[in-house]
Amino acid sequence: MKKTTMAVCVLAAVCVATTLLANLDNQKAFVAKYPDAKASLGKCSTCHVKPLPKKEEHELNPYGKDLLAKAAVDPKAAKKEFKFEKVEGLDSDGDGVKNVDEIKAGTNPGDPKSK
Ligand SMILES: [Ca+2]
Repeated sequence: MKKTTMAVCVLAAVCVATTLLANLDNQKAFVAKYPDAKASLGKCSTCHVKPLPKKEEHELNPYGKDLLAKAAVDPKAAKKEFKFEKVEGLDSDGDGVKNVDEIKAGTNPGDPKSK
């Protein structure tokens, strides 16, 4: 492998890992807040459309969008921290069940097909 190809591969891996680690921090914070939801909701698809999103396809689902818009401590900070309780009373995905009730039930607050 050429040195430039190797450098590009290493850089790409670091970028993916950095994005993944940021999301893992968010997952850890979510699970710390809702320990009973760990098995069903401690994963990427709780806030993202794709189950394991890459940087260019990290589109947020309705719950993730509400978190970013209404619960981020500082929406402009590189590392996001969320006050999850700020969106507990909302029904982000519009399926008739409040986010907090979905989280308690282990269903996805960002997916209307899950309630
Ligand atoms: Ca739902």
